[in-house]
Amino acid sequence: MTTDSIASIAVRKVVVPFRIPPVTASGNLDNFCAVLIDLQTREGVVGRSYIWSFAEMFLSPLAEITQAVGSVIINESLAPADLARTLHNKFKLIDTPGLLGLALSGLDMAAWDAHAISLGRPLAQVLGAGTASIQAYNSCGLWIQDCESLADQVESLTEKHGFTAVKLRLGREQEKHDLEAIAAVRSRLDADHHLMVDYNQSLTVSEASRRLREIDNHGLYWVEEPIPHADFEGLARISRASTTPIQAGENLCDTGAMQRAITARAADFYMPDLQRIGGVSGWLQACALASANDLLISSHLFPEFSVHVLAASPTRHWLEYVDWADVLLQNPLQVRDGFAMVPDRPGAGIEWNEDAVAEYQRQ
Ligand code: SMN
Ligand code: MG
Repeated sequence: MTTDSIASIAVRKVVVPFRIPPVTASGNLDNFCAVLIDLQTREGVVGRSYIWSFAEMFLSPLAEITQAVGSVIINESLAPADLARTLHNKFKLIDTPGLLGLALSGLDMAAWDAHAISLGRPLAQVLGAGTASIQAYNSCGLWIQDCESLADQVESLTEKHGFTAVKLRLGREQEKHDLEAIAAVRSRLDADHHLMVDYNQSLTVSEASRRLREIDNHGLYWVEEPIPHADFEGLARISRASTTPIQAGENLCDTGAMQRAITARAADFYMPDLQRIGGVSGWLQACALASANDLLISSHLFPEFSVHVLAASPTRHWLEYVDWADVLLQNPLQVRDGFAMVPDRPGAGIEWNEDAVAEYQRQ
């Protein structure tokens, strides 16, 4: 049987205003700025994915890099593992974090999508998983905002889709305001629901050690990125002192970094981000590292692809649910009773809502 090959890569840029704009201790976002990727094969299969650029000023550069890197794999066989090797070898001379890393990950995801579509199976099944649904927490709100609006938001975040876990952002200048925010969220959260918190790398090691002692008895499910992500030694010190598990990993740009973090015992839990860890191919390596070290692994953003890779991850933990791409999709990810469903469609299940894409597209 001959393998299908890649005929073209098309990229489009969209800028979608956030319904609930992220406000973190390390910066705010107004728009979801994404590059949509359509990878077409000679036999007419279309694999789709998206990556996002954090800031609008990087959207055009990211689209251009994605198009340029895409040209490297034109005429190559539709075999994601082979493509990952080809691209890895092609860019060996330069390091690949930053925008290039995002582009590589996006193309990897589109290739896996096309591969699964060509096999007529959901991506999770192609990765060896069944159709089990994945526990998810709602991460669409609870940013750095006043206590009244936090309390009000909790109910809308849990009532919708029956979520039993939410994530609150911390790192306000004064610690007492973080404690008030935790209390405000707790006041509207059922006793058996889980509360994760995320400092978005905003503290120093000494400040984090002090603040974490303070919140250690608050029954928090995990404390995410209290300090800059690359300080594995600092994270390890904090982890050792904290009873609440430390979560990290969204900024790991390759599996070598994940290996170093694990060796340093930087965190208790890991949550790689598909567009930074190297797409589905990178996730598979990260997930092997996690299982080899008996570490629980959650996803960061990209719920549409994450539901598939988590389904195939032996030490899977939580899916981070955001609805940021929903408006662009014909069939957004379904969550029922707090569990994300693996779509029963070939591939990752991504089909663009072309009317919405046209509305938000930038030239
Ligand atoms: C986060 C992710 C993306 C943008 C802002 C904040 C946060 C998370 O770190 O983990 O959801
Ligand atoms: Mg985070």
